[in-house]
Amino acid sequence: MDTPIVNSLEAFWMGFTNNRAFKADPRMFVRAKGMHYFTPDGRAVLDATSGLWCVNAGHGRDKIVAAIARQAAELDYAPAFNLGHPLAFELASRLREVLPPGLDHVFFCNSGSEAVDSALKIALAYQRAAGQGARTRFIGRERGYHGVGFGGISVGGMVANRRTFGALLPGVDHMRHTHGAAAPFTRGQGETGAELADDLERLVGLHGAETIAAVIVEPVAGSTGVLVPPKGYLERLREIATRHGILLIFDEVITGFGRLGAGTAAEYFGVTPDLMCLAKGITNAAVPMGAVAADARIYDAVVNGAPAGIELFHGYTYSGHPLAAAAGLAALEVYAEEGLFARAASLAPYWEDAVHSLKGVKHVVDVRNLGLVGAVELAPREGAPGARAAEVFARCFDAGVLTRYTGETIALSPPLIIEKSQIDEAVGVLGAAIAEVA
Ligand code: PXG
Repeated sequence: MDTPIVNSLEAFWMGFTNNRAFKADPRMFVRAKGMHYFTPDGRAVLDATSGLWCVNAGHGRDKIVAAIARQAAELDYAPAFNLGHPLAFELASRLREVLPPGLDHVFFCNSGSEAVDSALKIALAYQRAAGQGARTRFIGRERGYHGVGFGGISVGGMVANRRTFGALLPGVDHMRHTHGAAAPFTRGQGETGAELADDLERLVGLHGAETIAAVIVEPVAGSTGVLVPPKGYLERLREIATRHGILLIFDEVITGFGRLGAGTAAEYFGVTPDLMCLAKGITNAAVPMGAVAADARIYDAVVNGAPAGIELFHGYTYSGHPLAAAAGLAALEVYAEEGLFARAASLAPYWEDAVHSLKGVKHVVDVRNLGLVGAVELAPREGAPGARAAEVFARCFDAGVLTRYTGETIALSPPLIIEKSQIDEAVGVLGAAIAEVA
């Protein structure tokens, strides 16, 4: 007789996870509503990270749930190539209410990683269509995170995500990151460091503008510890890129959909890229979806400038999937009806005061913030890098608050529906946890 297959934690190989530690002591969520997750034993955990920076309108939103259910019954799937279904077109059109003027065309995919690789390919296609086929290089930035595709890790700057994986994209160079340009405990954007954008000019001098297709940055770097751009930095990057015919790609996978208190970081900073990567909050994370928003001139060159036939040999089985499109439309409605982006903007000063109240707590060496993003950096414990932040995370979790840690930094990015009392709770629990660890 066959041995029955047991439900084992071993079968699921988890990504970006210490599998052995997790499986020895698993932490699970079985339910979520509003600002809270619930554990199998019924304990509520305040979500101070919007899942992984993605559940911007809070959990289990009725309107989104209903839209997904309705769509699953109506049309589960339609082929994505040379065929369509109405909701994908409607979502692409409606996204323009959130996107900066000019980013008029939306290419759908299923994740932030796919959005990044799609944007890099669209940049190459554009340069070729524009008669600039020698522009094949990309410029990224140290400490950048652009997902896990080979394109994304090539332009990204996280050492651990790159070194195992051998040959990456050729012809990629990196600007320096902006961390440390501002003094510790700077509130919001720092006054110093805009000149770090001149690294792009330096790399143009090294490689020649005529070889560079695009430069990609996160307007605010999230995963590598919340790096807020110095005042004037993004403006200067835009100016240098434009002057040299280099496309500017903003990876707004985290910053899109209200995180900074505006629809996009582009709107918040008043700097418009040529291509924008989106994911996460696009569906409030209820169904996976990613997207690249492209300037009209890019679409025109690649699509309208091509001979008859398929213009771009790129796409995914699930590009514009009906359930994702339904979730995306419902999420946009929730964001708009509840004015959540403006709500984030109005909460930002309270949030800033709250996270900066942790200055002076033992181990805390820096606090950074912008919009509804906060980061508390701890001094590393001697001989055990990252251990202190990991312990703080565990203590917060046990005390009922979900945080996120990366290196020595604890990052917070709550749903935009958070109440002031919940900000106090999250920061209070975090401060106590930091004070308690060795
Ligand atoms: N770009 C950026 C800027 C991201 O933050 C991706 C691309 C990749 O998205 P996907 O959907 O392929 O994972 C991301 C993802 C963290 C954390 O805690 C951040 C991400 C993912 C997981 C954890 O900082 N960002």
